[in-house]
Amino acid sequence: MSEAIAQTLTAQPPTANLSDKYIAGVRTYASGYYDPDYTPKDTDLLCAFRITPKPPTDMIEAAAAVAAESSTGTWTEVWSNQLTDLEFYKARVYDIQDDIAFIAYPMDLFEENSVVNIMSSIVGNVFGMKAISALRLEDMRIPVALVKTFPGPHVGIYDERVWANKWGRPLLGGTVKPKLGLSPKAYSTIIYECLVGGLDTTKDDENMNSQPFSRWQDRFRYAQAAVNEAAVETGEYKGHWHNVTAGSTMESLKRMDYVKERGADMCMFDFITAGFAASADVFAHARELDMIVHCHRAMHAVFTRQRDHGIHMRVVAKWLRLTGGDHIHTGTVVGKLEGNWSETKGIISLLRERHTPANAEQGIYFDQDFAGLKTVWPVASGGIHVNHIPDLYRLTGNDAFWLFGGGTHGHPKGSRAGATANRVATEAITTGSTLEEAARNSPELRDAMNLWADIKFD
Ligand code: RUB
Repeated sequence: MSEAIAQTLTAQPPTANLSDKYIAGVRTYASGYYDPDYTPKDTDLLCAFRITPKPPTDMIEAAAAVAAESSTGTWTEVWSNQLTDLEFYKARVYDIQDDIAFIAYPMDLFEENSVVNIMSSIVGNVFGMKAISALRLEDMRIPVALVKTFPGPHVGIYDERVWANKWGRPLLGGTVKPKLGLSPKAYSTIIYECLVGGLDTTKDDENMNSQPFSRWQDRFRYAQAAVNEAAVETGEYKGHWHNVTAGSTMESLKRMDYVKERGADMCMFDFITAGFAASADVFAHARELDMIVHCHRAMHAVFTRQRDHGIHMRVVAKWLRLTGGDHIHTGTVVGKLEGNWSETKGIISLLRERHTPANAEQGIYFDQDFAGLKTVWPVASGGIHVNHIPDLYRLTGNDAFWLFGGGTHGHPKGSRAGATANRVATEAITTGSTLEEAARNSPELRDAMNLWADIKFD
């Protein structure tokens, strides 16, 4: 044992004298964490929480409990509060408007470049407190100084258009269906049909990883060969979003290397089921390999769907942009899955703008400056078909990815015709024409329009 270590072990630990200012006991959270006179600083991280207090707790006390427990506080006064500068470190409820509480957190409560750390504080223990019946994180303003510590997307919207050399319309993809059960060879046939038919890309579904019927090496190899053949045949940039999600991050990174070696520059990742730490590793590796990462949000509705409890999708979308995904599913509104028009529009702006102002109609509570981070493709997917394209275009404009799974393979003449119908319809709507006009010269589009004429998900 070295002399220095021996000395440390035999030294007496420091002892504490309680100061006169310390008064033990339980006090209201509001006495320490409700501060309506506080003016938030530019460097504060701000949150808007929708709170349903549990009676007899009132709104002020419930909000203060959230501020306390998500920052420095606990249920009782502790003597060791004297050992730090709580006035500097604690969060504060600075405003309450109806059921929304606004809380300011000093930036130093958070580690740089870590959504995981933000989550552990702000959407951690507080969601289970007895003082509240329900709690929803509606929005979060991340201060610019903290934004600057994140990498953001590696490729984003503009650079992907440059890679693909495709402009002036949304990019199109198709999720292979049936999503599970196909052999890699059969799978690659479907990919080829879609790409030759007119889709720009195809995609694995969220739960296609490496099951016994389709091990990842085989599927990636066949799928990428189909992509390469389709690119040669059409003379266009084509791709497949290979799902590299796995049971461990190391395994995902290995799968990325493999698919890159076979010529792919695209992969996909289930960023919520895998988690933000795994996602950060995957995005960093994508940067090294020069790959684009499409992010599927499987599991999000577990905590985004309820109006009074959970985390709003707009917050998840911001976190993903900071961490560095290139695409994220934002919903379609018109398709098979739940979504609200103005809120989805708001999420799309959070992905595509440099700076987003507060917008009450879209549910955006704070201005957000993205400090030069690249933009993220909003992805519309889930129950969409050609007849939805005019509405989708109103929702997303050009800079979006539209994915048609059933809306490609369910075509009466198969995937190739379905892909053609989607491409013709997209080109028509984005050049100011109509589906009816385009269908005059496209039997594929006509068939698709007729087949799904009455299919709505209202
Ligand atoms: C697409 C599909 C996707 C979901 C994801 O298949 O099932 O995984 O759309 O949903 P199809 P979201 O086109 O046949 O409906 O994009 O809302 O997260």
